[in-house]
Amino acid sequence: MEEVVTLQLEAPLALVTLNRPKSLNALNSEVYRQLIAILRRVEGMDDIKAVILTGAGDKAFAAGADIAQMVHEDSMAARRLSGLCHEAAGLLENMRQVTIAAVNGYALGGGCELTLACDIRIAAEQARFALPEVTLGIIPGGGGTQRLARLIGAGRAKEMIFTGDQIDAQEAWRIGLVNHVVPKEDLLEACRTLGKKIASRASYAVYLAKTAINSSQEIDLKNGAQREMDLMGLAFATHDKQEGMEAFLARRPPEFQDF
Ligand code: DAK
Repeated sequence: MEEVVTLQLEAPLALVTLNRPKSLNALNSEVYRQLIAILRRVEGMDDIKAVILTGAGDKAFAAGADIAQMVHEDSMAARRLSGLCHEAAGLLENMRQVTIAAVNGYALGGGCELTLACDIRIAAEQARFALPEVTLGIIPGGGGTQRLARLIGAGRAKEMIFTGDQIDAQEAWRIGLVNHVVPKEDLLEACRTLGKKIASRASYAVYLAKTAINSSQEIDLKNGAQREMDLMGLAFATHDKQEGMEAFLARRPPEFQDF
C-alpha cells in the first residue's frame, strides 16, 4: 500500500508527514485513514511527548480535501469522509501528546482544518491559509466552522469562510491563527525546539492543562473552573508534583516520570 502519511520517531518527538506532494498533499480517505492509524499508534508511546504534523514537498501543508475524489461522491460517501475527518481532528486535539502544526505552505480547506485541530501552529513565511469550500459549493466539513470561529472570533472566521480568500502567514499571525512565523528553512527546527521545551516539562501536567484548556472551548466558565479545580487536585496526586517542587527547593533539575 502506498505510504501517504509517514512517521519519523525522534523521541521525545514524532514527525508525521502528509505525503502526496504531487497533488499538494490533498487529503483523500486513505490519507485520513493512515493519519488516524499513526496518531493512535503514537498516542500509546510513553516516550513521545510532542507530535509535529507537516506536509511533504516545498509547496503545501495540504491543499485541502481531494477534489478528484469528492467530485464523484454522494451525500453518504461525504458522511463517511466526515467520520474520518473528525476522528483525525479529534485525535490531534485531544491526544495526550502536544500537537504542533508545521505549516510549510498552502493550508487550505481540510488542510487548514487539520492545523486548527493542533494545539499550536507555526508557519513558514510562505504559508497561506484559506477555507475555500464555498468556491466549490460546499462548506467546511472537518470542523472548520467551529474551530476557526473559536480561534479568531466569529467575525473574522465568517469573512474568511464566506469569501474563501487566502491569507498569508503574517496576516494569520496578526489575527491569532498561528503562534509564530519563521523562515521556511527554520520551520522544522523551530517546531522541534518548542516541542522539546514542552517535552522537558512535567508531561502529565501538560496533558492535564491541555484537557482543561480544551474544556474552556466547550463549557461555561463556572463548569470550566470546576474542571480546572478537579484536574489541579489530580496534579497534586502525581509523582511529578512532588518531584517538581522538591527539585525546586533543592535547586536541582527535576526528573519527571509521569505520563
Ligand atoms: N484536490 C486534488 N488535487 C489537488 C488539490 C486538491 N484539493 N489541490 C491541488 N491539487 C493538484 C492539482 O490538481 C495539480 O495536479 P496535476 O494537474 O499536476 O495532476 C497539482 O495538485 C498541483 O496543483 P496546481 O497545478 O493547481 O498548483 P498551483 O501552484 O497552480 O496552485 C493551489 C496551487 C493550492 C492554489 C491550487 O492547487 C488550488 O487552488 N488547489 C485547490 C484548493 C482547494 O480548493 N482545496 C479544497 C478545499 S475544499 C468533508 C470534510 C472536509 C472537506 C470536505 C468534506 N466532509 C466531512 C464530507 C474539505 C473540503 C476542502 O478542503
